[in-house]
Amino acid sequence: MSYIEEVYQRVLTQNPSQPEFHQAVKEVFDSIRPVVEENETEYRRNALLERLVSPERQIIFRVPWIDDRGQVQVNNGMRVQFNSAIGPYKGGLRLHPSVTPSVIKFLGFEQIFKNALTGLPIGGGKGGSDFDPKGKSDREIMAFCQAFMQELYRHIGAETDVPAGDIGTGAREIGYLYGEYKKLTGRFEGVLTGKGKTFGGSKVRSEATGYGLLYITQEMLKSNGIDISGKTVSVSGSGNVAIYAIEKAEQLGARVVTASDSNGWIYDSEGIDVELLKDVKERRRQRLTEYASLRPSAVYHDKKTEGTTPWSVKTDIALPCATQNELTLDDARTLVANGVIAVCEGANMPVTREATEYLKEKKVYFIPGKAANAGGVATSALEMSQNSERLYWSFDEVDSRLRDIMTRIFRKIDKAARDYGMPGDYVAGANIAAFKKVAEAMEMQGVV
Ligand code: NDP
Ligand code: 2IT
Repeated sequence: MSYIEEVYQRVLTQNPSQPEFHQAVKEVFDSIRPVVEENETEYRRNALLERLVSPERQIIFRVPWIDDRGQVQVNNGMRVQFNSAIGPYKGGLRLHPSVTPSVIKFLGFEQIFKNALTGLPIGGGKGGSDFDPKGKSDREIMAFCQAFMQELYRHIGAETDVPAGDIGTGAREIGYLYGEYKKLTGRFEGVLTGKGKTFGGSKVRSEATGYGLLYITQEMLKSNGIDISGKTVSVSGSGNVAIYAIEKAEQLGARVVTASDSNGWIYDSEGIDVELLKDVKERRRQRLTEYASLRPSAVYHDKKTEGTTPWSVKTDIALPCATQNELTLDDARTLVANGVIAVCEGANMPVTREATEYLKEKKVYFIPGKAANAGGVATSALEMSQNSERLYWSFDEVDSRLRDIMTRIFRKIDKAARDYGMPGDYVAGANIAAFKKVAEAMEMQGVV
């Protein structure tokens, strides 16, 4: 059995019932095979892959808090500090009922490679809870965030582990988490990113993942001789990533016609009105049905009754920005039948493995999340830099650095794919470029 296969079997045995984690490891392992084969003796002796798939530390804790009726609620809480070979652990906190150790480990594993691609000194980590922020009052959100931080604070720090937002964790939650960290430790430091702009938050962090997704998509299309302007785009999700992906796509001259949430999706023939979407989602925290009721050109499709998704619409570019495994093989078939040119992952692992393979076979340009959505964490790292030097940079300065980082990521993954004889395979390019960097840093630091 090859070394890769041996370690993959070990991952399956040692992490039973963790399908998302298995999926993320398999994708990386399938891509890095040529690099591992070149160095098999050395990697095997140093147990490099065994170490790579084992988190350096996993913290699991209980989060008890009191709801508005006086009832004590208990949620799980976790932080996986996966790999610190190239910098302090960095990655978001997800608050969603679907959060399990498997989900957090897949996200933490992906984060190692994504962070390596940014070119900035950040290692990989992820955390979260099965707490559901939906329908909770502000007071309940604060109570939960404070309780979560009452345990987490002892494991994080500006130089060790710097959490941030993810599904269900936005500026409001980061604010409450930061306040509690400060109260418990007495330190005002860059321990979280995505903070409010009055207390250390970077300009462009809110926009960064969505904007970055469009910068790299534009760069990739340009390098293949295609102009993004005038193209139609389908987006899923209507959260932080989706909103700013829609905004930047429209600024670049594309027309975005869909958005979704977990209950359904909208088709807006006039193009999504992003200011209205922000008002409904960010300010009023309402559902997409509200957007549809205020916008005559929009039609709402209920997921349960219709069973359809945004991928049923004929567009040139598809940007899944909601959650993992949301774009299936059937969706990919529909997209291809409708002539899609490119699929770029705004979310983490939103396209299933079978769908990714199918898109590759059909020569659809595909950028995996660890490259395409790296603009968020990259801008978090820029927030860390600003906090360290106790300065703020202007919107234009951060935005131009973000654009530059995304362009470099594209060049890196494009080059790695070519170097290994797989031009245009950006999944292989991203995994190989990132793995080589992390592996070199791990080897140089000895057996730790
Ligand atoms: P938000 O919580 O702001 O938005 C999430 C969106 O996805 C909502 O519209 C939500 O709908 C929908 N969604 C969530 N879970 C599901 C589900 N199980 N089924 C269908 N729809 C779902 O999160 P973000 O926009 O921050 O994150 C979206 C994705 O992008 C995630 O995969 C995240 O890991 C990834 N990402 C985020 C980054 C960031 O900076 N925020 C950076 C890089 C990647 P509803 O409101 O109904 O739940
Ligand atoms: O998946 C991700 O990259 C994020 N949720 C952002 C992490 C961060 O530290 O900004």
